[in-house]
Amino acid sequence: MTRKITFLGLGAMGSALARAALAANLDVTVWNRTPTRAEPLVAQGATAAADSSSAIATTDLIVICLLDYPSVRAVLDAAGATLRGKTILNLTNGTPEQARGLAAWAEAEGADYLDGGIMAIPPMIGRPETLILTSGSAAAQATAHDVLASFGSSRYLGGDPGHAALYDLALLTAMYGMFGGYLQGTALLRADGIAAADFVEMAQAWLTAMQASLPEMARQIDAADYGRNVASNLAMQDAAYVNLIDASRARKLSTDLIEPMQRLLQKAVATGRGGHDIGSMAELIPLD
Ligand code: FVH
Repeated sequence: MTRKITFLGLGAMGSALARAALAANLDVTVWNRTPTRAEPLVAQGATAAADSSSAIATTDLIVICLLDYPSVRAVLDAAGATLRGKTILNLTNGTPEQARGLAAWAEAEGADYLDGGIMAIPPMIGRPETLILTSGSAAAQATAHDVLASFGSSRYLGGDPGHAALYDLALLTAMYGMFGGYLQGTALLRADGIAAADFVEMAQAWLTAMQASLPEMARQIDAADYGRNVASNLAMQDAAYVNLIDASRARKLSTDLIEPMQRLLQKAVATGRGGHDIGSMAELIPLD
C-alpha cells in the first residue's frame, strides 16, 4: 500500500516538499490557507483537502511548513481532536523554545512530534545532498524517515525537540554573517566602478580558504585556549579593521553591517585579548 502523507502549507518551501514526495511516488494530500496554491500539485497527482481538519484526518503523518509558529498554532488549533494518534513533522522555522513548546502541546494532544530545520532553498529539495535537521521523538523520526529521504538527507539530532531549531539558527547566523560581509565587500568595489561579477570568483576562493580555520577556532573555544599557535592576533586585526570602516565611509557607504564586529574587536583588545586569535571573541558574546 502506498504511504499517505499530508502537507499543511504550500508556500515556496511547502510546495517543493510536496512535489518531492510526489516524485517519490508517495500518496500526497495537501492543504493551504489560500486554496489556489494547491492547484499545481493537484495537477501533479496530489489530493487537495477542503480544510486542515480533513487533511489531517486523511493520513497518519502530517508535514507542516508554514510561515512561522503562530501560523502553525492557528492551523493546528483549528484541527482539534483529529491530531490524536498522528505524527507531526514540523519544518517551519522557529526558535528552540517555540519547538519545545509545540512538542509539549502536541504530546498533550496525543500526537508524536518531530521538529525539523531545512538547510536549503526550495530548488534544492529532493537532492540527496540537501540537509534536513530533525530532533524530537525517535518514534516520529522512524515514522517520517522515508518521507524525509524524499526531501534529501536527514540528520537526527536526538530527543530534545529544540535542537534542530538551535542548529538551524546557528547555521543561519553564520550564513548571514557571510552574506553581510560579501554585500559590504561588493558595495566597496561597486563604489569604485567594479562589477559584483568581477568579485565573485575571488570572494568564493577567499571564503573557502578562510573557512579552513574553523576547526582550530572550535578547538580554541572549547579549550578556552587562545594564546597558543596564534596566527592573527586581535591587536593587529583591530588596527587593520579601521581601514575597512574608513574605506566604506570614504565612499559614502553605510557601515551598519561591519561596525558591530569592530566594537567587539575593540572590546577584546581593551580587555587584554590583543595577543589572542579571533576565537577569543566568543567569550565576549554572552551578556553576563
Ligand atoms: N523558502 C526558503 O528559502 C526557506 C528555506 C529554509 C526554510 N524556510 C522556512 O520554511 C517555512 C516556509 O517558507 P516558505 O518559503 O514556504 O514561505 P512562503 O512562500 O512565504 O509561504 C508561507 C506559507 O505559510 C502560510 N501562512 C502564513 N500565515 C498563515 C496563517 N496565519 N495561517 C495559515 N497559513 C499561513 C501561507 O499561506 P498562504 O499565504 O498561501 O495562504 C504559505 O502557505 C518558513 O518557516 C521559512 O522560514 C524557507
